[in-house]
Amino acid sequence: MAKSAAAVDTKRLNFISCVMPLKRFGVSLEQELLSKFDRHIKKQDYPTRSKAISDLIRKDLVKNEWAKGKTVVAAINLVYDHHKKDLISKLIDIQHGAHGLIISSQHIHLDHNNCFEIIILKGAPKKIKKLADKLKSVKGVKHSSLTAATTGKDI
Ligand code: NI
Repeated sequence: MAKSAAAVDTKRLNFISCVMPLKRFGVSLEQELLSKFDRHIKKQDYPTRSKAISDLIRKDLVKNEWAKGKTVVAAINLVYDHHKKDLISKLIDIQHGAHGLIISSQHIHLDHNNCFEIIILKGAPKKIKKLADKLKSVKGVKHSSLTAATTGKDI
C-alpha cells in the first residue's frame, strides 16, 4: 500500500526533530507573494516550504557572517591559459603569500591550453576577497569567481 505524501512528510519531520528540536511558527504573507514563492521553490525541487524558508534564513545568516568579518569558508575558481608568460609563477607566488588562508587547491588540465583551478579557503572575509581580487587581476586569467560559504558552525 502506497503511503500518502503527508504521512511521509510527518515521518521525515519526526526524524529531523529527533536530531534538532523544531519550533513551529505562523507567518502571514500576501496571497500573491506566497503563490510566487510556492512556484519558485517547486522549480527548485524543494520538498517543503519549511526547507525553503530555512535555506533563505541560513543564506542571510551566511551573508551576515561575511559582513561581520567572522571566520568563513570560500572557493575561488580560476580558468586560465597556462601558456601565458609568467602566469603560473605569478599565481603560485600570490597563493604562497596567502598560505594561512588556503586549505587546499586542485588543478585540472581542461585541454591543451586551458587550466581550471579551485582554491579552498578559510579565514577572514576581507583577506579572502583581497586574495580573489589579486588572482583575478593577473594577466591571462580568463575567468574568476568567488563562492562565499560558511564553516556551518553558527547557522
Ligand atoms: Ni593545467
